[in-house]
Amino acid sequence: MKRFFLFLLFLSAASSLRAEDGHQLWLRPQRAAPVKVVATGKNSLLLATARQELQQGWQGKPGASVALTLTKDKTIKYDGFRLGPTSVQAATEAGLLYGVYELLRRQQTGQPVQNDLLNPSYEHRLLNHWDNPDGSVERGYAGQSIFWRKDSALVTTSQDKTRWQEYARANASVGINGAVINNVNAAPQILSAEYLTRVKAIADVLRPYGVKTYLAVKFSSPVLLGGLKTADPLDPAVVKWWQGKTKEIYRLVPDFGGFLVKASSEGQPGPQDYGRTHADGANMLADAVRPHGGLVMWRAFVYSPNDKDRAKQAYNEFVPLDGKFRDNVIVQVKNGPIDFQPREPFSPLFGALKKTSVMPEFQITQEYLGHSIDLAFLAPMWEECLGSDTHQAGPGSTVARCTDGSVYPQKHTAMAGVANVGLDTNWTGHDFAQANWYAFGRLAWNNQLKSAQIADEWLKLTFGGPTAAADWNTQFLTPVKQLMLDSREAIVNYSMPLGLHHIMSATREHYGPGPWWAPPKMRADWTPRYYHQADSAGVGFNRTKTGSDAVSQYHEPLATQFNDPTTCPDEYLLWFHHLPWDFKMKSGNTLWNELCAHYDKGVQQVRQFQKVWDKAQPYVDAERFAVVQHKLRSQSGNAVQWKDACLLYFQQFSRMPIPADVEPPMNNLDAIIANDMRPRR
Ligand code: GCV
Repeated sequence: MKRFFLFLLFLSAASSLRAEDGHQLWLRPQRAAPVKVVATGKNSLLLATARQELQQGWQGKPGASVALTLTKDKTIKYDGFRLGPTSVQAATEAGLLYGVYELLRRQQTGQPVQNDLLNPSYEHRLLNHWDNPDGSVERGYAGQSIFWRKDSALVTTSQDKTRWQEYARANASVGINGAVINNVNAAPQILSAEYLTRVKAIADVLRPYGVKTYLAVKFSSPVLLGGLKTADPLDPAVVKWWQGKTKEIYRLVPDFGGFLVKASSEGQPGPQDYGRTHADGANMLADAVRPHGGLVMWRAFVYSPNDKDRAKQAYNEFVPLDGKFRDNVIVQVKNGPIDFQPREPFSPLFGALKKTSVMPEFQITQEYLGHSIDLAFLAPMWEECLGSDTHQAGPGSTVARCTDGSVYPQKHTAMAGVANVGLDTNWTGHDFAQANWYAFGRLAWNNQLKSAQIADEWLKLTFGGPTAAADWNTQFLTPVKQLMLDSREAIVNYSMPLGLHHIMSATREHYGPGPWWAPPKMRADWTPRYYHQADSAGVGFNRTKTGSDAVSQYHEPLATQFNDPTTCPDEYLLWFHHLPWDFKMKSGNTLWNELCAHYDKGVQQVRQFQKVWDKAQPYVDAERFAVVQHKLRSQSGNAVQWKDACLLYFQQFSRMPIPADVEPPMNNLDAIIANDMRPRR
């Protein structure tokens, strides 16, 4: 490691570009031209922020006058805005701020402005932080929490405030307007008076950027914190406790956003412990926050060890409750039916809940996509989910349209992303993981945006600028953008192609392969074998009508299409089918050969990424170049480990040769398992 940093030092000295540590994200300071800002409305915190941003970042005509105007224009929705080259009109002051960021982004990325109307797809665009009061971050790969720390947790320092302000600014710049600042596996003390003091301190710093503060709460808090005997949502003492606690929060944080709840899931307490339903639990909390204008986001991530097919449980539990939730409850649904795997079909709950507000939850942190070691641009994955047609209300009922109020009326609309932010200098561990934070915000604002546009913007803002070389676009932007766009599919290829899922190593915190992983007495649905079901007859999970029948949770024509292996898309083949190793694929290959080809392709793709990045060296500052280069080397090793491990493991069942044109394994299976696939970092 020491040698690596000496090398970095050498490179920084050698490069002509100023070294950058990534802390400025996509908001790197620009030399601003003078600008006059004329704003209507109260001189509020938000307007002050908007004015300051314009003055710090104006790239238009020097001395121009920019008008920020509040309007009653009915075509403007939520915090949307109308943008002209020197004007922003919005219905809210937050809208004016978002308009200012858009104007500056257009200037920096060279996009024209022509009296555009930009309305957000979702009213609430939230990050969910899985941050614990002791400062650790569940599934976090970028250092400790920016909100909490073990010692002197409740003393707010000026450093804390600076970080929170930078964080809020980054969010606002991409339209994110809410943050759940603690883990969904919630610690009850978060609701104690002393912790609420810190919640208030955080909320006060986020507010000038239009970012509302929310809390994840433990359902049994009335017992664990309040000393009650029960947390039964229908018990009057419990109802009173939550009402009192809610009032206490709103006294400190008048614009508090509301609660996020993980209940009756993965050992978390919930209404079912008292024989009540999710709706009973959610509605009780919804009634507590309603007088203050708050929301309850109730997660649908539920499964139990007794299920024959974990993929079916959320649908089975929530569809019968459709229409039973209060209108300030939003059911928060992960993109796929299992758990943020590199590829899943969309959750069948999207579109199936017709009388309930539903919001998608994406995972920005790369729990199953290589942590902050592997380069994975996730916009293509989210675009794929949002663009999936559920057919629930006829063709075109995409996940995007079923959640943004276009198909079913929803009192509230929202989208959530599990944050990848920590105390690391560059915020996200991997410089390219910043692109996922950026992409989440941009897609929550506009769920029709294309990944290519998002990557283009992010690269220009993060690596480009007025001092970029004349051939920067052709030599850096074009190839690196393509690398980003291919990166998620490469991970699918070298880890879980053709619909394989949940076959990662558990001992390595979900980094690297582990299809064999099955400690004695481990619950079956936490072991990869439950998911891949490999045996001498074939591989894959039979979710057809002859199996678990999960296909029937999808609306026609999807149920029929998924049920038949000849019409099921290759991407989901082993998700829905258990097929013989010599099954003939659409390509003409046997399933085994196709599997081998995918694993090999993934490895070759990462090698190609390395070449692209190495060629990009003259166009990027030495510091970020070297860090990304180093991570790509680790990723290359990881890809080979995945390929070798999975091919050798599955070969025990297929008993078929690895085709000659596939790079032969470098390791043998016993050694891989014995070493527990320790990743190279
Ligand atoms: C916060 C997966 C993750 C858990 C996470 C859970 C959830 O199971 O591995 O760390 O817990 O999802 O989304 O609640």
